[in-house]
Amino acid sequence: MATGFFDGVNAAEFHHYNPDEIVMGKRMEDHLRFAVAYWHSFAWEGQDPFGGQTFIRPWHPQDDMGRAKMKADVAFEMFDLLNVPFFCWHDADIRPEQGNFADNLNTLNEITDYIGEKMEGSKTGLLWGTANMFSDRRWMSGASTNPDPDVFAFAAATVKSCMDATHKLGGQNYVLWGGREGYETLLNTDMGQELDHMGRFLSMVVDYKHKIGFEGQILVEPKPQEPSKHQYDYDAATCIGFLRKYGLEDEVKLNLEQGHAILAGHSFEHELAVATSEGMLGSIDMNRNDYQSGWDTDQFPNNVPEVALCYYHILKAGGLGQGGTNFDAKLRRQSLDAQDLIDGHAGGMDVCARGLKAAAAMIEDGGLESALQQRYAGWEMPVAKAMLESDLSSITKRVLAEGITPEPRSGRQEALENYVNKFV
Ligand code: XLS
Ligand code: NI
Ligand code: NI
Repeated sequence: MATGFFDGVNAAEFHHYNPDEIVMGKRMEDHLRFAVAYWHSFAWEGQDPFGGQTFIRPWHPQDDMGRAKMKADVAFEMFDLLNVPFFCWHDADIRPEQGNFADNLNTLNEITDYIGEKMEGSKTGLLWGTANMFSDRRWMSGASTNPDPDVFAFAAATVKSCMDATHKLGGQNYVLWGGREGYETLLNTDMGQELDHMGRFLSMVVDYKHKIGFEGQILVEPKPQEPSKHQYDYDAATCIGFLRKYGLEDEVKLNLEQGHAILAGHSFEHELAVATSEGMLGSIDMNRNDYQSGWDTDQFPNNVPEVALCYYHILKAGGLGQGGTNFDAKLRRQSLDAQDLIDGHAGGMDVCARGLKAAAAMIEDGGLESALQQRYAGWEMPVAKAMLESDLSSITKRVLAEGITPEPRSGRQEALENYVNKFV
């Protein structure tokens, strides 16, 4: 039965996104694999650090199973209106909060059965599930890194329940974002011990995935800070070092988010290049941060030149695979209407589609690739390749014997920027 929430709303308007259009031999929908994030669109109520709820929705307050089901009905109506292939959730977004583990487990099972039935009548599948281990006060000092072993236990049980639910719903990935896995002050923190616990916890997650035959990817999501002052999963490079230290580099990949890259002082394409150069790109959270305010503002993307360079790196690495483009993006708190939810997502989808087309055109044209080849052409010479197998003394002899005197050459940055501008 229709909820009526979207009555009178205008259909999503697309000028670039066309799911069936073929880009580099593949349907656009299959390249982009869009997902709606349940938390921003349906669970967040419009609060900011200075003000409370601004959205008044028929499924508020969110503490009741009947209203949780209505929220799911509305969510699936929006998935249909947007024609998105995927969605993502935290346990706390979809079920009412009961305060203790046993009751939360029951409500999670009930609501995921209900969502499973809805998925049968819908094209929208689950890109990933995750556990919210940062909102409730029990997580204030971390989840797997909490100094209290009871919190570690609660976290283990919570993640198991969310992995079970993700598996039940045919989820393609399971994500861990360590919102409070970090510290506020080193004065009360044993960082080495906390990192060891986080590594052990992630190994248990991987073991459990194999035990239940879950075929999805396990992904960690880097973010440098916020809510913690310092988060251990700082950026892609830090996460990759962490995974190697605990022997998890073949089991866990990365879910990279545009806004988190900016908070870490990187560009999104930097983070993508770090991950793809190591074969560790799993999925992306697409959004944008305000460049002036310095918070994780989670806005819908609207910068085509930036988005084009992101998809350029993704396409170059062979695409998103089992991952997708999850809109980890929310409306502004003044955008109160059902129409705003449609417009935010449709605009984001269009920006990504335009970026993808520009990226594909750059790849097909090959200009950036041939510029790279020219810049590194010296390394194709046998003498250069042999040098990498030799040692400092032999190289020194050759420098003296041949009188090697390097002649600097232009990096041609402006020409390359002009080149990109032809496509975006
Ligand atoms: C918060 C994170 C969060 C994760 C899922 O900044 O982006 O939304 O994607 O827990
Ligand atoms: Ni985020
Ligand atoms: Ni995210």
